[in-house]
Amino acid sequence: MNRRKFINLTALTAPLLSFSKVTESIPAVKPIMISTWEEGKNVNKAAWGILSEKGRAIDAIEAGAIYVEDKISCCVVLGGNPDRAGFVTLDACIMDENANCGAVAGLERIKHPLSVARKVMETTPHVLLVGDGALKFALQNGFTIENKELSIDAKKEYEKWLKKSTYKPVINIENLPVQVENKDGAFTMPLKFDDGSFNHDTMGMIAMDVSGNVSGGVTTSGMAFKMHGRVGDSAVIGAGLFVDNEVGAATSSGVGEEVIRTCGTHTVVEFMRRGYSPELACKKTIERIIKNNKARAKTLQVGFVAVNKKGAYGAYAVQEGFVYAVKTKQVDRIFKSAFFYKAPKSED
Ligand code: SD4
Repeated sequence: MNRRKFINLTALTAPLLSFSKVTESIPAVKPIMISTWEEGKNVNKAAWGILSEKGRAIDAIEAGAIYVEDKISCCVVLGGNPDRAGFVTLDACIMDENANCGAVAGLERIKHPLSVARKVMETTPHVLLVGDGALKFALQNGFTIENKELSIDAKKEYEKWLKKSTYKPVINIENLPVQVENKDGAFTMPLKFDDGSFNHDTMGMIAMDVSGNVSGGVTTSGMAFKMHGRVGDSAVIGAGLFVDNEVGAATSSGVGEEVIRTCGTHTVVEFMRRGYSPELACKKTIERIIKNNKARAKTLQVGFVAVNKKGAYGAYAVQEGFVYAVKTKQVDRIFKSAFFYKAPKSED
């Protein structure tokens, strides 16, 4: 083919190609809601009303967060484990389809940190507010200050921790305490509470609405018994959460430091931009974490879950045990993430 013919052909097919790209990017499964851990199933349910009524993905994210943040009686957000000085300090972030984002870190005594992050996004010229400044901002915006008592569960855990005072993040803390055998083989069963909620300290969420717009959010009390002042990935855009409305989104759970070191979710989204499937994009990023941590990889957990613009989703984790919940019109279930290291047998 000579050059002129090639140019003519390109001119003819270009509109077709760009048209087919547009149709391809319309997801078959939208709306879709994805949340981390077993508790994600309840979160998806809480957010689904908005998505099924053709609401915005960003509103679904906030609704999901409010649902978990309200459960301050057990393990979540304000009810979560404190830092080693005995304070529960919250990290949260949110990002919408226009790359608007907001975050808070080290926020204390506010029940809905993700809603504060949304206010940062929508009403300030900034992305991240921390500590006292974040608290003052929350109070100025009508959020009320909560009691500083630890939840009963957190108090028990903290008292136990004070006896040893060692910092060793627990792999899949969300899945404690028991390993059971079922027809799929060994599977870690989560701790389930009387109100039907499951153990977790971090909730990562991704939503795609009927318009195909993608948003995400994370809300957490962070790593139990972290140093006072420590901020994890859940407050860092590009680490615990990243959304690119042309490509998709990813969120993470696990040891936040490792996620920050790899700009984890941003890396996942960039791999998807290159054409990798969500699972493969998560896997490539996990491989970087493992490569950076040859000596320690077997003792840490990081999991990524991602969705692309076509509505395909997938996850990958360092260790077995990371799970995520998906809700669409057809699907409402928990998936086990693919992983690099199989969980050691209990006698190991
Ligand atoms: C953090 N990534 O603070 C959070 C903790 C977490 O499952 O995800 N735990 O580092």
